[in-house]
Amino acid sequence: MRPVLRTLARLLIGTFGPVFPELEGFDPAQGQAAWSLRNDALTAPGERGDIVVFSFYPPGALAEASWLHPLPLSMKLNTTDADPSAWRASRLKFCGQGFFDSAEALRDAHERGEVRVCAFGRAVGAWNLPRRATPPLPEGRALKEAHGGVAWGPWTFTVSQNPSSGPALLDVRFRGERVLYELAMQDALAAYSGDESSQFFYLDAAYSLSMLGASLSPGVDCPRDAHYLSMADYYVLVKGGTADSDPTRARDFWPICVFEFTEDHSIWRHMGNDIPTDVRGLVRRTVVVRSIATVGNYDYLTDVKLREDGEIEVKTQFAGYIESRYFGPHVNPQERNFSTIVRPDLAGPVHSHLVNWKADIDVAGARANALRLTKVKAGPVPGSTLRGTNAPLVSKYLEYSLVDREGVGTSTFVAHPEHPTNWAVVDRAATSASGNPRGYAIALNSFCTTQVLPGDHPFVKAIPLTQYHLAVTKYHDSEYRSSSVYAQYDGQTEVEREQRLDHFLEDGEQLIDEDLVAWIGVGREHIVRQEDLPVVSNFGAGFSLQPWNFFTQNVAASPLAQ
Ligand SMILES: [Cu+2]
Repeated sequence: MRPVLRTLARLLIGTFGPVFPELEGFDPAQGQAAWSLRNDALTAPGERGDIVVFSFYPPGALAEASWLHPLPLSMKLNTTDADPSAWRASRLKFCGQGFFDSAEALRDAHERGEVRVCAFGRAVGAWNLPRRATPPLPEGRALKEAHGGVAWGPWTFTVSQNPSSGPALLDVRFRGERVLYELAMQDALAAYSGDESSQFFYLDAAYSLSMLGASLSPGVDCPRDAHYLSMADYYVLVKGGTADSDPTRARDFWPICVFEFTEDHSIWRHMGNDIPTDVRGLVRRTVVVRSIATVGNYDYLTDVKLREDGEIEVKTQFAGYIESRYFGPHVNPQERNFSTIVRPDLAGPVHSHLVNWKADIDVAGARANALRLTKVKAGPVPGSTLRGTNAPLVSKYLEYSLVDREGVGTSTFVAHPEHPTNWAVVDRAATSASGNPRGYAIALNSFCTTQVLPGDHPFVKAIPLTQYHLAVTKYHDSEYRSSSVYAQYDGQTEVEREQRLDHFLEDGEQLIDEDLVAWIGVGREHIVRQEDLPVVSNFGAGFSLQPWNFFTQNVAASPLAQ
């Protein structure tokens, strides 16, 4: 990047001031400009490229403020060649003008007086750094655990963290019976709007949904009595844009905590119609596994909550700084199509946060499971009419079906409020006395969007699970992950074919009485608002795994020892 900046030195210093450390006359008292790379997944198939973006570090402000000080300068870097000396910058944009084919082309145009310069905001203040925060507990992380084994109430499980994809619970059992072999985050997509120069996405597992974060802050991230779990961290960003990732130099850190949570409401409650009335209920108690990953500007706060009635609730919240872009009404007016203009010179592009999970459900340890759909429909009741008319009486009714094969549209689902459907993984060989197969259902527990982009868009091909709330496949050791981190750089080429959900689905394997995996996609579209400055108020999306005729009754209404 240094030769490019040197070629453009007069233009850059003339526009932004002596803020480039790579150039002569750099004056840190005036702030600092820095470049960083965004993977360019819009390259041609087989090509690897980056978008180079520039941001400004205001003098005297924390580095975090730079997320909100983008500079109106970007370029593409073709990094296909394994030899970095062959990499070339092209398609430069400066103050809304371009593309310029090379740094020399931009320099020459500037020297001919053909390039307009533009103003950019340097102001710091309450708008770009949070000024109010809870102090951490002075006693620190009092309870540190060197293992991830948890036993709480009816539940036992092991907590782990995958270096790339983040939190995972293994061998989850209720009263000794297996519910899940694995419940693990897979990836988190942040896909941004924009034109050819600015549209990009993050597959955050490619950056590590664990090791770029910090140990959790006691009293801020987790309550006083939380137990902190030790994980290995061997991935450290190094100034200058590279990373040190030597597992032999791994260190411990504490990115996960586990704690009991007595909630502020009941898990069941009823008033008996006696005189006097008889109110009874059971306060909802939960064991919470909390994992927080920070990936650059964003923080992912994930809670897995296991409850006394057998429910497992999973929620991921999105937090931190927005990814922002420069805006000037006469420089890049088209940005209004892609972004909310949150300050007169600052744009917040609309983007999706879509989180993918793997739930390898083994109902009571059985590996011969099936996916059973229960649809609530409406239709005429045979032989019944609406009283006083000849019109048929319409009723809701239940329609049951088993999904017999894998396939897009066959074993993939998007929840629809007008077509309520229960999705349950069941063991057909274990039916209750009333004839219901034991199972665990997968249910959204918040409003969840899916992909807005069409299926042939490179971002979607890179991470197909973002198109569905649920996809179910037959378990294979080789199909261990729903997407590949290598797709981050090339969604158009089928890299690591076996780690693509749509590839798992396309062979149409039969699903009845097999070991099934539920792949779950939840998320939200983030339409940026002014209140996202300086940092967003955490918001999220999630799902629940619920016992579905797994027990003969509500076990939270029975003594624990039963
Ligand atoms: Cu966001």
